Amino acid sequence: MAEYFPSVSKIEYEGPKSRNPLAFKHYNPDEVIEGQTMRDLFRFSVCYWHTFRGTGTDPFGSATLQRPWDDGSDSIPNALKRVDVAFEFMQKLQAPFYCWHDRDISPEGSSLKESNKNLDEIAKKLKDKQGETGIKLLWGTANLFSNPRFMHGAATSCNADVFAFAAAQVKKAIEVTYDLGGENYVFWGGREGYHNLLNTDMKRETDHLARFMHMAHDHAKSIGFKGQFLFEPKPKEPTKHQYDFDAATCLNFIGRNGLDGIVKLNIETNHATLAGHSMMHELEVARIHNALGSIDANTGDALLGWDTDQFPTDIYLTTQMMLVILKQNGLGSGGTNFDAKVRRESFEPIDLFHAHVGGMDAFARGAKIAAAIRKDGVLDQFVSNRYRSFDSGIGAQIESGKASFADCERYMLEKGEITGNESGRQEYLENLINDYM
Ligand code: XUL
Ligand code: CO
Repeated sequence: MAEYFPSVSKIEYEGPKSRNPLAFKHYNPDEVIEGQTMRDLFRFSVCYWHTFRGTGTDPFGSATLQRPWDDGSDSIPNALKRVDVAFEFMQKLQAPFYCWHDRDISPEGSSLKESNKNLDEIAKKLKDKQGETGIKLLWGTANLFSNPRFMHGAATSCNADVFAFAAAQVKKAIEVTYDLGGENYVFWGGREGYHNLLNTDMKRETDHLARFMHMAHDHAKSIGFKGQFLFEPKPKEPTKHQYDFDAATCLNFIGRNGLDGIVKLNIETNHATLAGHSMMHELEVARIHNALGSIDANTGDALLGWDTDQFPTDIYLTTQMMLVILKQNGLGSGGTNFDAKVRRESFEPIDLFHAHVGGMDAFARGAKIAAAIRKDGVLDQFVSNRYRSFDSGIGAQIESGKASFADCERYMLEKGEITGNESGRQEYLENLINDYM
């Protein structure tokens, strides 16, 4: 069988002292962190769209990426060959999972019928390859944004035909996800948002989006798909104002539309920063609502205001993320999906390995540092001590719902002035984190 990355053999763990760029220095799949192996803690996933369909185009220039196996056509033979490339890459990387959009893996046909037929043909090969290698599908999703028919959105389009087309496409994508044993199904807004309120009925559009998710859930139930539904927040791009702005907006949408317990969140780093939040903030918002389902691991650029989708290499970032993820003991059926693309200047196939190996190692280091911080317990102790006034007395009465405004007034009139304010010690705590890096 043809080999597409002949210069690369399986990436192995060689330890922190290794200088081999194609070895893991920290990601050791069998090493245990807080009771689970790194393999199970991260559940690393390779994304099909950037890694196997990315070309390096940008608004100012054409494709730069050398992909010698790819003839550039959106044809079945090319798509079938790409499956071999993908599985060779993922096997050599030791990535246990992958993700796709329907149109990444198979060509769009001239009708829905033909597109579905194409998807079935490629899915058949994916299934064989999954069986052969043990690599599993973390999630599937549908591309409801590239085709011109989605110019006004998909589930939130003003055109009911477009809603119906999108529903038919998602129906098929869920069925294929189910057939391939996918553990989740993702909804990212794509073009679900608006550019100008002068032509937009926001109430109708968001009601339609909720209807769409319920219809998707009804269909999933009817075929026996038990995977987790995930909503992926993003504040802007491609529309000026996306309806899935951030974790809090998505959670509000979920709660208001009776989707609690049905839909969790897939949180992406670059989307968090585009929304003006840190990734740690977004993860924590999701976690405290029991909705942290999965992550799209990447990073933005501090100097650029758009979705650069770079590979994560910042250990401070991954440490912060792992502090939250370890608090909930991992990601359950979710995983760590590299929704990230190599730069257009990094045009050789080998750059795909450098990018993923570095990302996996950055997460492994972040997890080791976060676990050490958690083991010492200083942060947790600081935080619980900070709120100790709610453990007894008036604080405990407030928390348990036993105190009224009148009780608070009585308490304060008697006491006269508050006591108990202490320093928040932000600088001390920031220094403390650095001690573990
Ligand atoms: C777009 C994005 C998507 C979703 C899946 O910014 O992140 O690739 O992850 O549709
Ligand atoms: Co994403």
